[in-house]
Amino acid sequence: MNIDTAEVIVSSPDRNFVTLKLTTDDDLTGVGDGTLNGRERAVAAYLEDHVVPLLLGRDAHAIEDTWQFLYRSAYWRRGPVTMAAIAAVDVALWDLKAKAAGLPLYQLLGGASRTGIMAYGHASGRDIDELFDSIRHQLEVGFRSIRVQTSVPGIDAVYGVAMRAGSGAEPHGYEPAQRAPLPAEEDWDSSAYLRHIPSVFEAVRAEFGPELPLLHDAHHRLTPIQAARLGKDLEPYDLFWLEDCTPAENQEALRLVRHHTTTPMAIGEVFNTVWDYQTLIREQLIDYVRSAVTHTGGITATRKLLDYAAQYQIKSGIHGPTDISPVGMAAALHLDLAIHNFGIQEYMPHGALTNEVFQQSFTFQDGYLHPGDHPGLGVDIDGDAAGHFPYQPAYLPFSRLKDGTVHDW
Ligand code: EZ4
Ligand code: CO
Repeated sequence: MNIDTAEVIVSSPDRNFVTLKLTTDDDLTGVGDGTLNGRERAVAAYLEDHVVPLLLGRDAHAIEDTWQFLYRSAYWRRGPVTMAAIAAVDVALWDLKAKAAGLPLYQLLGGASRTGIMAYGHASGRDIDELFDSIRHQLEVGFRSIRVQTSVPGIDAVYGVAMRAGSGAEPHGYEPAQRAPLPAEEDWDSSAYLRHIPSVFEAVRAEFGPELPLLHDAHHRLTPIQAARLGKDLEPYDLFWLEDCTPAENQEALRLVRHHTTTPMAIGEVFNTVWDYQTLIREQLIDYVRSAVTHTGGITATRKLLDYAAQYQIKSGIHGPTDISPVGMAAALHLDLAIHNFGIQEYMPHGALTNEVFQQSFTFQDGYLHPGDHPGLGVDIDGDAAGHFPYQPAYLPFSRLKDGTVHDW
């Protein structure tokens, strides 16, 4: 089973996706996701110019060897572009191996450790009424755990709030990247946010009761002492997690946060290797690992990261926005089903055009996802359909403070 062809497909049905499709000399195909939101062409070029030539003729069964070869032979380590490219190859190889075995991928990862994968949905609103409608809608869709984001008085556009004029998002969806030649500018004021957000969770608990698991994403905007205050202020509302409370490249910052609050912490969607988590995990400074399979070197590396986290009772919380393609989502689901230390899976359903391009066998019912039992990942890309949706430049927004200073978005 040697790799015969490797095709990099950049398509933009509802948004941009980078997909790698490998074909073996015995005519099996495997797919991997290398989508990096706002930087898609960089991963495509990395794959086409520097990785595809190395893959042709290689043994498709040699997954660990190929991973180590791509990571170490590049010499320049880590980084989102490199690790997304390696992830695309790694996931395509796991898809191939599972298809060759005639088994759904999770069987090769040790088999199912649970019957379903608890997923959280996304509710948001510009005010409390709109937020309550959005939460009710997510409950009707079937979600049993919900992330809550709202506007903040005095700030015009805030991360995570759907229905911004011209955003093109579905009524209850949230799509931060916008198809435009320049990134959109949002504004930010941490003091206004810190004053407002506890009252939102107070209202949500009063309306929806104590049992509904609630999550919140601070999206890297706070200083350590602000994050400590937010965690403390939200304790009465019993969050499932507070996400990305600080830009956690400075892992030691979480010591300060941890000393002040028992609100569980989730971090890592922008990280790409286990090294970004060394202090966070070893000192038990977080409770959930947010890495996506697509951004962390694939199943091979994400499995090792989560096994390391398991030694410290830290669980998975794999990133699942729409910028993870159905291929990347399926990879996450197989891993979620197999590992012991599963926590929760983020799930933001894709749009209709995306579902035309990617045939999927994973299911969502009563709040739980399942990858299905087709051999391999259970997802394929229709090359012809993908060809109808060429790449369109799109950027994530960025933020400025009131005085014009660029802030973390
Ligand atoms: O902003 O995936 O938890 N989810 C998030 C996402 C990220 C986007 C960036 O591409 O923070 O909405
Ligand atoms: Co996030």
